[in-house]
Amino acid sequence: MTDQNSVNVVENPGEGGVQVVENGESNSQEAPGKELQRPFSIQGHMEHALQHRERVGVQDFILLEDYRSEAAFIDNLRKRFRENIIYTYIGNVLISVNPYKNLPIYTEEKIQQYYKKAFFEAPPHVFAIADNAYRSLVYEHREQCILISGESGSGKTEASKKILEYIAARTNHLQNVETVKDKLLQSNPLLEAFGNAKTHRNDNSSRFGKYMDIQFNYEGGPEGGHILNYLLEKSRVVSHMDGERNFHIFYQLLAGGDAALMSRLRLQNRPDAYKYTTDITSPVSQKNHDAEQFRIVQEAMKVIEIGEAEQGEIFAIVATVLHLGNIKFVKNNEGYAEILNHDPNTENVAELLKVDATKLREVLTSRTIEASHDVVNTPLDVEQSQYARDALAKAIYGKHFNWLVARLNASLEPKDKIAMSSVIGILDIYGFEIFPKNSFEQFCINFCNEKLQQLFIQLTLKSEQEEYLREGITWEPVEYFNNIIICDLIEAKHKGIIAILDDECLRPGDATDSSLLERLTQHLDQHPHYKSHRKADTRTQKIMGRDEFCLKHYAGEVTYNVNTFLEKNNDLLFRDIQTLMASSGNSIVANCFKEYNLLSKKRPETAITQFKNSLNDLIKILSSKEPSYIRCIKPNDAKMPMQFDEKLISHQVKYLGLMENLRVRRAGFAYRRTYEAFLERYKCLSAETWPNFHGPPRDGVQKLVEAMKYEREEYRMGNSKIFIRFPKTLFETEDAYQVKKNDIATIIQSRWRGY
Ligand code: AD9
Ligand code: MG
Repeated sequence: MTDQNSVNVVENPGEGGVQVVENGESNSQEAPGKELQRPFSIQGHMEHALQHRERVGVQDFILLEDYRSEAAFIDNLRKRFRENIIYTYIGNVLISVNPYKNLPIYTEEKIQQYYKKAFFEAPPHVFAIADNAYRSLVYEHREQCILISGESGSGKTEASKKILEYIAARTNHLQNVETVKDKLLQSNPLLEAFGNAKTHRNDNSSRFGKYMDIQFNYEGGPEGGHILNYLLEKSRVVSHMDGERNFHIFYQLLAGGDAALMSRLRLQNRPDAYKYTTDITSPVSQKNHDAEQFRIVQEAMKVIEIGEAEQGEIFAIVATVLHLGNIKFVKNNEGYAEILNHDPNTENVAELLKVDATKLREVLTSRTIEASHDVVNTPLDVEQSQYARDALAKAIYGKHFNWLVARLNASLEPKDKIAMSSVIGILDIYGFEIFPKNSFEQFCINFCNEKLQQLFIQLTLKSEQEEYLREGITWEPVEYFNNIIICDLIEAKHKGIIAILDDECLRPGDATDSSLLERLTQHLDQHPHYKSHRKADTRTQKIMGRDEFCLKHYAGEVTYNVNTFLEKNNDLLFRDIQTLMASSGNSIVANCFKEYNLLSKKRPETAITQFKNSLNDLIKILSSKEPSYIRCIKPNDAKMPMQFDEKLISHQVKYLGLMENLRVRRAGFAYRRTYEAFLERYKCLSAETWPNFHGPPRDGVQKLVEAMKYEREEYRMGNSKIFIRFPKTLFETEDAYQVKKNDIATIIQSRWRGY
């Protein structure tokens, strides 16, 4: 990335000027209101500058005077938010605050504004991140990844779509490239239909993590793509909180499917007819929206080249899940579960999945257990049957989702692999979660965030260190909290939380959630980041339940409730059900369930181990690339524009580790710029460099530094760049430049007048 570590004092070399306009305002960064020692009078200019900064804040937090103060940080965000400026940098990290309204900042004109611009040449924007990543990839052949994080509803998915749109708009328009771009763009509505849902936090909440590679050919045209998906929230298929919804596709199909399709799927056009989709009665506008989305999904399928037959199978699966949910069990005379004869739901499922109806009844109400060469068929009670039914619904939906991603990948695969050059990866993944009650899902998500934080530390410090080395500047060690200790607590072999959890899951006999908790406490109670309920927190008076443990994450303490940990980690589906599904006449279902080696006696990997392994693979992929970061912030819980909830934001600033990020970034030199660029901009500040300096740029900068009377501790001269320690030094230089520039303009103007 070109000069990625510069603070973003903006200039426009094309015009030799400095004006950058944010919402119609000049956005140059000006001097703080202190008495200046610099040899230029800048009083008049400063007043204007201060007023301006007072109003719109600084566009890079590095330029904050009081960079250790969270209040100053939030104040800066607030000022900008009020002015509809949602983006701010911390160095090369983009902070984005969800505006909850459509701003005219993604227009064609804006796209042009960021085209081929260096990072510091235009106001902070997601397009700047995209453009930099693209240029570094194409011109410097460095593979890129863009990591987007933030809590639910903060704008991650929107940001990832803007990046994709920018890249699509910026690359050439040859026919084959257009087809690929179309597929890449259309993958979003398709995946969102199956993987997103309305939650309290976000009407379009992604219930899975997503990493997408965009693959480019040697000419910089998108040639293909590849998607990795993480941890779909399968439990939503069978239940969701009041006021939330199941995955969009269920409602879309019910609202948008035509009569022929509905009849084929044996469905009625009413979500309230199905247990898994009964929720608040949707307003008509919602139904219309769902119907419209259904058409968009069908269109997207066409673009992805999912033909009629495959579409038929996909919708049969969606319908199957709805019918499954309606299967009721009654208690028979012996106290076991039974499905009423000719229950239409079982018939519907059997027909849609093309499996034997009697067999289906059997596997939902009994279970075969193999014990030392004996095969025993044991009947299930009503509760066990309901569990089996829900487990099947979750398994079908979850596996089908994986299949859909694989199907998308097959369609996105580059036609000409030899012409492939490199990739930009975009990670849109759940941020740190802390709820009043935290369960297995939050444990997985927060573990993921610990790993990404660890990567962030490694990569940011590494790139800082490397730049110092390259420039021959002494590296000054930066103090920071290294969260590797928490990663180890969770994933260390044999003695980490995951190892203990898996042990309990695999232990034959009487392992329960409470025996798990006991073992965790027994092994980890002494760990500085683990807290059992035995260690009551006298300081915060936080009382933990007997079924809870607490982890001190890098972003804060989270108390987890162990109930259902074993069940969710085991994620078991009775073998009989798997066998039946593998025999399905629906080829997608058959394929999904065949992947289990049914003959193998070996247990499949637990959910957390699968997740850990895929996460470690992801970290490997990301480590090999040059990262850009986007940290998204949600301004309020009401999903409303112009509301800036300070408490909520402060929470996120902490959990995203932004203050630490800023502190590390400011620990060394706040600003650096190549000698050429620095000299070109400020050459008017010394008689020896104005109008042109004919020696090496480094010498010219030395002259400037002397003319500006920089103190020794204010700067260092690197091999190719000047490093400036304090923003104040830079502000003063910039102000002096502004004054000089105006002087020069006045002289030129008066000359013209006199002509
Ligand atoms: V979740 O973790 O998937 O639940 P995200 O992905 O962080 O969450 P999302 O991008 O879906 O949030 O944004 C939530 C909503 O905020 C969107 O549906 C938009 O209505 C709104 N939003 C987000 N970003 C922008 C933006 N840049 N401009 C306008 C926005 N609206
Ligand atoms: Mg999302």
